Amino acid sequence: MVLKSNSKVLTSLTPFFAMACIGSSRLCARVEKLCQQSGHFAQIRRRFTTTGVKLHQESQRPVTSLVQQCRQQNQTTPRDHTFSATRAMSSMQTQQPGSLPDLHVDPYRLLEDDLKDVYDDIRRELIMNTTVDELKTIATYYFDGQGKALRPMVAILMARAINYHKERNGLLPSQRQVAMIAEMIHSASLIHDDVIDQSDFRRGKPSVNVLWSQKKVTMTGDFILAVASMMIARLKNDDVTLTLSQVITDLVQGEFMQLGSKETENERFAHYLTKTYRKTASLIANSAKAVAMLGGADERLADVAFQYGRNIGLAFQLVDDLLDFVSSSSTMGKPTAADLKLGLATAPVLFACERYPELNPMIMRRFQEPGDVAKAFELVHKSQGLEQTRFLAKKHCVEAVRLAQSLAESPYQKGLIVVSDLVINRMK
Ligand code: GRG
Repeated sequence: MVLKSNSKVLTSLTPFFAMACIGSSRLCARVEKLCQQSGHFAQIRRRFTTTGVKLHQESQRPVTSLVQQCRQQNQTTPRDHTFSATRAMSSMQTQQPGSLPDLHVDPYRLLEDDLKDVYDDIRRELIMNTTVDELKTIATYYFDGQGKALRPMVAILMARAINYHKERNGLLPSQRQVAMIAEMIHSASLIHDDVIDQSDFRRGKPSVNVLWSQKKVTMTGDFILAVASMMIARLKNDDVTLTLSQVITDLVQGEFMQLGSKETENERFAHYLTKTYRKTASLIANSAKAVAMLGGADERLADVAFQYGRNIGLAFQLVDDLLDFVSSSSTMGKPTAADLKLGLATAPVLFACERYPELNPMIMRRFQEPGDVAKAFELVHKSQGLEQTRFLAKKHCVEAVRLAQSLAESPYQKGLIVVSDLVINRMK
């Protein structure tokens, strides 16, 4: 089988960094190096409210600006050594310059039926596994159709794209189960996160911990994980079991890492990126890998799926960290400027630190002194930290696009490309 790609569309990441690094060259050089190394770390429609994805008035078709940028840049210097074999093979099938596929695909519309059923089935699975009425209520609270469904969307798009790539059609029942499992692990982690952070609201409604006791809520998170584990066991595939179990260890480690911080700027960014991978990207990466494996992908193709998910996940969290500084609580459906209040120094602060070193002691004391949060907020806005964060996120989206382009052209492969635009341009 030949992996198809458009080498003219493969994009150098350098221009993004050049722009990201205005006024902050030392840290950017380090971050770029870290990013190059990071390969080894180990009602559904319209949920993404976006700035940049313009929808055609009549057809509601997204215009994929990121992909257009890739085409315009017309460069061929991908960095990840993992994919050199893919590129070598794909050079046989290079498309003509400017012959980018028509990307008028709306992933939510494409997967409307798949996603609707996934949520119904998750609720049924949870309800079926307990006789305790209150547990049913709490466990299904976040399966309310109000989330963005990013994880099941990526899992199903990847599953269908890989199946098509392998000249098969449709979605295997086991792959559908992985999409459900991914969303269940996500919701369990949101529930635990709400307890840890003592959140007030999420998705524009009171968070679980506001409505029920901490004990009940924590146990409900465990219950969702337990049901997800039974579903994993039923797949009877050891490699998939290992892959999805890795996610849970990563989530817990990521949350633990968030409790601590590093002293030097260099260590801090590496720590932040590993934490970001573990807290957010691992779930998306490993569920993409799991569906690929279930679809009969060999190791190399499964790694394409994994790396796509990893890049989308890193970009998603970087944008999340950015939105915490620029979005309103009403748009986000959860409190903003929350990270600083929780003592967390995310990418915008870490970038801003180079321009304003007075942020260093504030980071070390986790913004605990009166005035720290307001001062740090102001300095981030005065610096280039927000732009630099967006460019770093964009770099990961460009890489995700490159990876998706190595799969055979199909509506689902196009959907994977459009997801990168949804991620970079999202407003909530
Ligand atoms: C018990 C599984 C488990 C984990 C315990 C608490 C914890 C360890 C991990 C926290 C992981 C976490 C909440 C990471 C944040 C990821 C993130 C950006 C969540 C928000 O995702 P969205 O915006 O949510 O996709 P919606 O509401 O759209 O579903």
